[in-house]
Amino acid sequence: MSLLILGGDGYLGWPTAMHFSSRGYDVTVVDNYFRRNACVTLDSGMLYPVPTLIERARIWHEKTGKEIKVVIGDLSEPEFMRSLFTGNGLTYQWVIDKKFSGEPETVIHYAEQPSAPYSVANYKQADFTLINNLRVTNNLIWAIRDFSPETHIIKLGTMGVYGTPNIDIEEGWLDIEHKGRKDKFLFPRQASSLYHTTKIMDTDLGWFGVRMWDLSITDLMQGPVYGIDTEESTIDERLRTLFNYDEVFGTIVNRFIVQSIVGYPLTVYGEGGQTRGYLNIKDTLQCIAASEKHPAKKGELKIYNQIMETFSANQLAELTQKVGNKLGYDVKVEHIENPRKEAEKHYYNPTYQGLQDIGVTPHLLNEDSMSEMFGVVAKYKKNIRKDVIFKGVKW
Ligand code: USQ
Repeated sequence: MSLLILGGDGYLGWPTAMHFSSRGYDVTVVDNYFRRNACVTLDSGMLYPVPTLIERARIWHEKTGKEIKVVIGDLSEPEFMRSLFTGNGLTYQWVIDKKFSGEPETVIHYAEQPSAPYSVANYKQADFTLINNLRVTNNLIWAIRDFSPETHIIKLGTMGVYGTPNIDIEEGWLDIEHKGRKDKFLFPRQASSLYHTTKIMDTDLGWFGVRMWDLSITDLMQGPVYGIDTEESTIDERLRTLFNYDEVFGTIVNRFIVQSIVGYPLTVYGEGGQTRGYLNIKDTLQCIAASEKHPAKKGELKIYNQIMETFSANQLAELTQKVGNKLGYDVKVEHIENPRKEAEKHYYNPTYQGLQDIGVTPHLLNEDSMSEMFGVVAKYKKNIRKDVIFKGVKW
């Protein structure tokens, strides 16, 4: 089975590549190093240096004998995207068997600018986010339409597209009855960052491709992810995924653990009642794997809400404080003025049974799983820079 991972250098992309490679898939990863380069430009916090994608593929091969093919390039360029499906003009930066893998059975699309604060910090970053995220998705659906119509696209979406409505959130679709007639529509979307807005628009591009060209797409509406290690990263610590703890690319749980370890008061934004659906990075891999095994049919847009449980920012701070204190850290919690424009008290009741129905078994966030993360992060304590934890990117 041939599998193409777009955005293969990212927090989720590299662990996904190892996961499928270790299970016998012929994996090609593609990336333009946007995330790494942005971390350098923005002077963001990475917990430890991460070898380049090419070095990681080499280490993976040394340790497992398996090959992950690496292609470096900008997927917002249509011809580059198309070369991945035709082999014409395609150059592998790291490969053992130079033969083109052919049209992939599945494409996993992570190749978007993923940070809400990045997208609203200034007009240039907003422009980049819109252009990159929408062009890459558009190039992908055209390449599939033209060269590989049987390919299943698994696209990463986000729970943030729904916002925090005062009704239950369904898995992607909503049955509506209006003036005595019924129909099914995409659940109303109302994003509160430009990044999240591009995620509404990329779903719409996919939905267009499904209706016009019979594409098959699974859209995974994911919540904030936490965690470091996955089954494969334990083979060699150089295979660990990149881990940010700054406010732009770091997500809340990862940030809180880092903050606890260096004695930085936990940065709860505003009242802390903001509730989101969370999942362990190990479960992201399970969800992608289950989606690959249960593909959408041709002409179908399947949508799952990819979360395992919900927490408010306050609940996450309480849990982190409890675990941190037990481990001997003096963890303080501080409510700072919310730099974001978001509801701090709201109704939140999303449905998220679909992925568990196709075989995902959640790893829940509790004292044990959090202590384990503390253990890994603490090893890199000397690398943690307090000055990048909160710079105050405002909406
Ligand atoms: N928060 C704090 N303190 C912090 C950081 C965050 O209180 O130090 C709060 C935020 O205000 C927000 C919540 O925690 O209400 C989650 O924030 P986050 O930074 O962990 O995640 P977010 O910006 O929402 O974005 C992340 C990923 C994005 C993904 C999204 C899923 O970066 O790629 O799409 O999670 S969701 O949030 O469901 O839209």
